Order: sequence, then structure tokens, then C-alpha cells
Amino acid sequence: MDGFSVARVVVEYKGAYKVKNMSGEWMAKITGKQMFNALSREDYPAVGDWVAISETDKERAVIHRALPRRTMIKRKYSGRNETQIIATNIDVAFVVESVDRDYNLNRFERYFCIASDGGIKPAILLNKIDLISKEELDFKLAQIKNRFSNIDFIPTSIITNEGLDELKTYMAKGKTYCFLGSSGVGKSSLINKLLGKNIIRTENIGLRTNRGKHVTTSREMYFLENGSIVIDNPGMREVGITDASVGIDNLFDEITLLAKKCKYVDCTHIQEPGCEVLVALESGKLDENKYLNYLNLKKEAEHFEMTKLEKREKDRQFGKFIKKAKKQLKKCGY
Ligand SMILES: Nc1nc2c(ncn2[C@@H]2O[C@H](COP(=O)(O)OP(=O)(O)OP(=O)(O)O)[C@@H](O)[C@H]2O)c(=O)[nH]1
Ligand SMILES: [Mg+2]
Ligand SMILES: [Zn+2]
Repeated sequence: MDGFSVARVVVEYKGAYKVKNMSGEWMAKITGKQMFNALSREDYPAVGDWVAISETDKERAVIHRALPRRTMIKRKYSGRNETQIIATNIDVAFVVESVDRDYNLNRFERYFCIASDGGIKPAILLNKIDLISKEELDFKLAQIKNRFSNIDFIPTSIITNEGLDELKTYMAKGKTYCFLGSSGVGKSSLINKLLGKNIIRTENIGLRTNRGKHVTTSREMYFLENGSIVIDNPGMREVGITDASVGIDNLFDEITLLAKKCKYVDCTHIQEPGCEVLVALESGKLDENKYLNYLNLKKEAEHFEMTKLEKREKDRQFGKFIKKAKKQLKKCGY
């Protein structure tokens, strides 16, 4: 890619991107050719991508192509069987939940799945701990430790500043961190704290006019003084699983290991005799909620995969039909 410079995508707007490198910042668009060649949403640049650009002037640039992605986080577009890239080249995904009304262990697991599937290490930020008693917090932390024994977690509060120093030390120079979670859990508030000033707009949930309204509307990258890089995201209502079977197997390694010892290779771990997963479940060694969530996520991933195959087959059939129709037309002298 001689003659181009390399920059990183720091914000994604509708149809345009802000890109940045050591020598400047530009508003950039992709080339028409690139748009033409894009087969799906995954082929478009995303926040976190390294891209080859050429400068049009001091403010504008053209993106010629994205460099291969090291890691990426994606989910299923709600309602559609399509994949949405959330961000790329991430080292750690902070999954943020607030202790009040958002706390949900299954949801944590869902996020871990999409992170793990994209090669990203997940970690937990349990926010707004100022809203509950010490006993209640200890109970929740014990639950988290028990269910996710090998995932790092930091309890935080922007009111008491608890956990913020720990969070800062956790973040290393040159690494990229992505903040994920429902709307209103405090992702932007935490990033403001890390930045040391209120750069991002945040809003009290009580003031949000309709339920579930998002305050942050675009993905944006910020640079901390200690050299680490963070990406703020709009809150997500649904975290649909795509073809994330690798992520599921990684995340539920306890179940994956047991499954290797099942009597049948294609064991579904639901009713088969000689199923080691069921044995562990009955003896109480395997957490029941974890088991149920595993089956749930697995089913979702398989459904996505199947729908994708069906769609591909339909496209293939349609392609054949067009070809045949063209031949017919030719025969008839058109
Ligand atoms: N009590 C308490 N409130 C907090 C804490 N962190 C954030 N909040 C409040 O929660 C509300 C929502 O915070 P935001 O940072 O806008 O939440 P968000 O996750 O960025 O939301 P979206 O941008 O919609 O995804 C604001 O009123 C914050 O002041 C906390 O640690 N304790
Ligand atoms: Mg926000
Ligand atoms: Zn089994």
C-alpha cells in the first residue's frame, strides 16, 4: 500500500468516518469501488480499524481499504439475520452492568460470548455500587466469582470513586478497551472519570423521556493520559449471538471439557445416557443456570448459522434462475 498513510477509525457516522493518526485527524469516506465490493456490513470500516488513507485536504481524506483485523466484536442485528461489527482491534471488552436494576448474570455471559468469539478478553465492571449495601454487594460479588471463576471484575462507583484507581491501573498503555452494556449503566460516566473531565454527555435515567432512550448515539474512541485507548458505545438492548460457537466453547470450557467424555460424539447434553454434562449437573458440580444459559446461547448460534445457510441456498437458487432466464432471452433473440 505504497503512497498511502495509515490511520485509525475513531468515530463512525452515517456514511462517514473520523480517522486519526500522529499527524492529524480527517473526516473520511470510503471509495466507490470499496462500496461496490462490499458484500456485507462486515466489509465496511468500523471503529478501531486501521485503514489506508489518502488526504484530499487538511480536513478530508479517502479510505482505500481496511487492514486485516486482529480481533473484533460483533453481534446479530436485532430482528435481522445480519452481523453488525461493534468495534475492532480490541484487547479487553469491559462489560458494564449497574447493580440496581440492570444486574443479570446471563447477560454477562452473553457479552462474554461475543467477546471471546472475536478473540477479545472480557472483564466485568460492576457499577453504581454506591446504591446498595455492603452486604448486598458482597452477595453479588460472591455470585460473580462463583459463576465466572476466571473473569476479572472491578466494582465501581462514580459517586464514591470506588474502583476507579484500580480500573486505571488495570488499563495498559497502547491497549484498546471497549465499554459494552445496556443504556444507563454508566459507560460514558466511567470514561469521563478516566479522562478526568466531562467530555462525554451523560444523563440521568429518570430524565430520559422514553424508557430505554440512549444518550450515547455513536461509537467513539478516546485517548487516556496513561496511553490507553477506550471506545464508548451506545447502550445495547439486545445482544444477539451470531455464529459464535467458538466463543461459546471457549467461555463454557467447563462444559466443553465434560462433553468430550460424553458417550456419544453428537451428544446434545439434554437427555442422552452416558452424558457427563448431565452427571455433573445432577451432582451439583455444574451450576444449573450456567447450564441452561449454555443451551440457550448454543441454540441461538445454531439458529443463526442455519438461517445463514438457508439464505445462501436461496441466493444460489436465485442466481441460477437469473442465469437460466438470461439464456432463455438470448435464445429468443433479445
Ligand atoms: N449512583 C450512581 N449513578 C451513576 C453511576 N455511574 C453513572 N451514574 C448515573 O447513571 C446515569 C447514566 O449514565 P451514563 O454514563 O449516561 O450511562 P451510559 O451507559 O453511557 O448510557 P448510554 O449512553 O445510553 O448507553 C447518569 O445519570 C449517571 O450520572 C454510579 O456509579 N453511581
Ligand atoms: Mg453513554
Ligand atoms: Zn453430553
